[in-house]
Amino acid sequence: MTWENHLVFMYAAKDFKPIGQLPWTGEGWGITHDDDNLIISEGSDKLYFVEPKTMKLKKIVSIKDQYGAVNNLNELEFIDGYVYANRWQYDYIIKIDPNSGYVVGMINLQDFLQKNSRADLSYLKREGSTAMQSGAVLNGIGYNKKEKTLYITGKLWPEIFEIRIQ
Ligand SMILES: [Ca+2]
Repeated sequence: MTWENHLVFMYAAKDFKPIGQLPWTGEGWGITHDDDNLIISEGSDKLYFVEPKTMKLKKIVSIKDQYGAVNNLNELEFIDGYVYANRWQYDYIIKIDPNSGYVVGMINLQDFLQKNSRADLSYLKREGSTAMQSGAVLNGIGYNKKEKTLYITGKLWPEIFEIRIQ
């Protein structure tokens, strides 16, 4: 899924050959899946559950925490019955109960890149005085089912990190 062209591109997992496209009406910020649905974010507080083959909308879930609507939902990953999500320009990953829409947990990754990177991050300083100001925000979650670890990264990040949540 790409940001602005309203298409979802499909590739064969074994060789990355393109096998088709599907229309998507909104912006494309993040996409993941459970057993039955694609789950899509478009930068708001909503998650869209759609049928994978047709993109037919099955339900919309509004995400909230104790303070109200949780917007800027970005990259997503479905792990053991929960949706993990980046929020654009926030230093944490939230854990969402996809049935209720409630945020039930949070992984605090404040200054994670600066604390853990082995790369030269001086290129970020040219754009802004903090990594956040330079646009190097958390964005990217993957899951290693076997090891039960998360892969995390961000925009302009030079590395992918593997972390374990206790
Ligand atoms: Ca993901």
